[in-house]
Amino acid sequence: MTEARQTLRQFLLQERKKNGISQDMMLLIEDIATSCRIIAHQIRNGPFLDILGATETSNVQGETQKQLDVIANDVFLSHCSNCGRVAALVSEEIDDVIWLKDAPEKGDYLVYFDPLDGSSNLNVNLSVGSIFSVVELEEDLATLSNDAVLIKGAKQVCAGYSLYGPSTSLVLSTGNGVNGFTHKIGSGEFLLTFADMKLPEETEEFAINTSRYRHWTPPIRRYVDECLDGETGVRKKPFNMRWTASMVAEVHRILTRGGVFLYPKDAANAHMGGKLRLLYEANPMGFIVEQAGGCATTGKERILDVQPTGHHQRVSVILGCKSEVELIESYHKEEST
Ligand code: P6P
Repeated sequence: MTEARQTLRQFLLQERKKNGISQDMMLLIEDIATSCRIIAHQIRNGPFLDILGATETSNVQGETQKQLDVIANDVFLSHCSNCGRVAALVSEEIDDVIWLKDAPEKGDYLVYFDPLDGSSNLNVNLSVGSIFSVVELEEDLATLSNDAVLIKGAKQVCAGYSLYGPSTSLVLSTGNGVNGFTHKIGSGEFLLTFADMKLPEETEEFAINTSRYRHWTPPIRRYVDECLDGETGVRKKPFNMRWTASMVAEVHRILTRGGVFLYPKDAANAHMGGKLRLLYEANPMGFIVEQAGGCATTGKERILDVQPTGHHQRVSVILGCKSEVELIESYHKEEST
């Protein structure tokens, strides 16, 4: 008889004993897990509920919102407000910071989230995900300025994602490694299925939207060209390529079997600073990848060290196996000397 798998609650209680996560953090993580469970249900039944289509509205990013973008956002807003220690919410789908407390205190949480990432995959039944990031206030806030949420990713106390794929995975870190859970249909529980996820040092798989080749900078072209040259080129080995248009799916694959993911700033998106958002995409995924032994960089700077200048700021993202990320960084350094 296979050993009973740990539930999310049992895992969090163990983390509380082993690594001292607070009861409030436990409650917040369980609220996030509940949000993901509800969103997973909505997606699975999307075709019957007629909610896979687009709305008439656009978000702050100028992207047309899918109905499920709005539904997922509302689910996160309502569930992540339960924990009395959440001072503010920052959502990809909402222009302004949502302040839940008039006088935020030291120890309160700021929660950043992309409620439904990759939603262009929805009506073709491909993977989408939710991404979340938590920062703990280090002092009371005198004013409710949006600038108060502009905190470096290195200060995260929790980050993770939920992948709505053939099964629903919840992968998270509170700073003591990365663990993944799978939603069990029927009982509705998240059970531990990917304990202590670690990236291999090496990989032969890269993920990038190659249709943007003509816009790339020289260091990115050099790296991808060398991968494509395979065993006859300087890398002396063949590479495989994947692109699923879902950062959550790419990162989960990389955490599971290795790889490197690139969404660099290029000539076509440089005016926006890149495509992916720092606070609720790059930072949480960078935290998770680093906790699993990988690296996350803009090409020139560790992502978690980037000082945010706006809560919807975009950034160049290169993350995954340490050896590949360091090689790509070296190409950027050579270019700038
Ligand atoms: P493209 C989804 O819209 C997303 O933000 C990431 O999840 C994904 O990696 C990327 O954009 C896909 O971008 O340009 O290939 O559609």
